Amino acid sequence: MTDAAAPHGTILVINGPNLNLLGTREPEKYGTATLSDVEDLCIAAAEAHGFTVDCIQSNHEGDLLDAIHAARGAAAGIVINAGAYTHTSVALRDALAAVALPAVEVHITNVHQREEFRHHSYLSGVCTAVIAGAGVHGYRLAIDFLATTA
Ligand code: CA2
Repeated sequence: MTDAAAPHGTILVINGPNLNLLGTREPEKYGTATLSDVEDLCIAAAEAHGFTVDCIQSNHEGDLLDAIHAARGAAAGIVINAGAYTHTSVALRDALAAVALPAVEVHITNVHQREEFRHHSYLSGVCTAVIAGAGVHGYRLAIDFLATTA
């Protein structure tokens, strides 16, 4: 018998470099929500679907790789805002491809309206979906998507 209150699984939410500064600097670009606010909205969005979330933020690429590897067999899907590593990291792309979990790439800003170097993502080609420019609501959209499809 299925317990309706039991979580359906865990969604890993990964935030990369400098996203710990959310809500403290450049509010005109990144808004006023703090990282803690973002993590709270992820928890609430996941709970609404009977999922739990595991949130990690790191400024170190290796930590992000370790979190992706640990998700294999433990998470139903991944939400990832890799920050500037989006535009530089073949290693993060390889890790996402290796774990083969449904993954949604999120950017708070519309990277396509910004500098040319932000237009290319190493991650998009191995992610199921990409959300950019919806502000921090993008995280909720990503969780709604994963929770209803993963
Ligand atoms: O739009 C996004 O979410 C980005 O992933 C943010 C990254 C940027 O390098 C990507 O091109 C797009 C930068 C994160 C920096 O976050 C800050 C937040 C508040 C204040 C300063 C930086």
